[in-house]
Amino acid sequence: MRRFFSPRQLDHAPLQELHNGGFTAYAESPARAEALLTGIGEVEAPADRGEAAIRAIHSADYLDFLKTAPARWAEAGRPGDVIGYVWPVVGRRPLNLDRIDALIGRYSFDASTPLTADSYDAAYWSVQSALAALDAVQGGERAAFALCRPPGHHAGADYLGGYCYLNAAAITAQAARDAGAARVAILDIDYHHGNGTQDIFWERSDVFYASIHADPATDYPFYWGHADERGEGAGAGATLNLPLPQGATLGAFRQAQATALDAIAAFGPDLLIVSFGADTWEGDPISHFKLATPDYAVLAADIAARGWPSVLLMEGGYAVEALGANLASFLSGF
Ligand code: SP5
Ligand code: ZN
Repeated sequence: MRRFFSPRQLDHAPLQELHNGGFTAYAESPARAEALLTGIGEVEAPADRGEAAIRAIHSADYLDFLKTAPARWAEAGRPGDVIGYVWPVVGRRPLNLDRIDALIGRYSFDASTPLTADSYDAAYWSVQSALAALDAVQGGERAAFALCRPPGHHAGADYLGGYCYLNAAAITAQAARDAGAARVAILDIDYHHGNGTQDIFWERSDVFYASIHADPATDYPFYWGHADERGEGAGAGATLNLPLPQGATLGAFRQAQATALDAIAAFGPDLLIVSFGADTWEGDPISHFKLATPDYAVLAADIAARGWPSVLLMEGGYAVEALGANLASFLSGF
């Protein structure tokens, strides 16, 4: 299977995140990418396909914010990375914002996703890796993998969060639509609900979003991913959320994935995009499922058995020492 990654994705290295009331080391570290690389051998660097596919998903004002906020933060005399501390209450209109402190609240939903001067570039190349994998599949490959880091599934059209800045899965789905795929399905098997991907396609019938994740009653991102969220308007029924309780093992996860795959089969996609997170692993430091390394091969084989052309994208996974083996297991199973 062809595998894509750009070394420029390593440049994003926030120092710390706000977690449970104090600053801790940033979990989504460049070391994650180095560890993932050890599991998959040689990778290809993606070509630069430009910003148009990104602009098809993310708003122009948000992209401008990502690029300019670090300098404005420094000009305002703020130390460290850009990080929010005040957010608009839902339903209020955050108008005429100029202060950088207000802007980061407007364009983010948490305080665990710092924005650095290198973040946009790294996220841009993470997206380029995904687009290269899509290109390989459109060129006839059965499947291709992109080592997307920083990850993407928490990022919405105009907001960052959850260690995510640009939503590679959503950008790839839209790029596939624009290249002629009539129906695209996204299967999200990261430990966390992919709220950004869900939001982006919430009212659309052409992109089906199915996610298996920790119950938002107990886990981040809390405000999305409940079982009764099914999409709205034209998108009613094109979102499927399958939350699982903490402690879930392969049996429950595999059963939920079969439910998701059956729903995707009924939708009838021309292309499948998989948001793969290894934070479902039993030793993950911030998560609470109990999947074992060989389980990823089983889950991947179940996906591959459906036969859809597939673009596999990396999302989370924070047990650095196990990331290489877990990704290798997943790709071997596929
Ligand atoms: C892509 C992805 O998996 N994002 C997950 C974001 C979860 N953020 C909320 C939990 C923060 C836990 N931070 C632990 C820091 C330890 N130093
Ligand atoms: Zn996750």
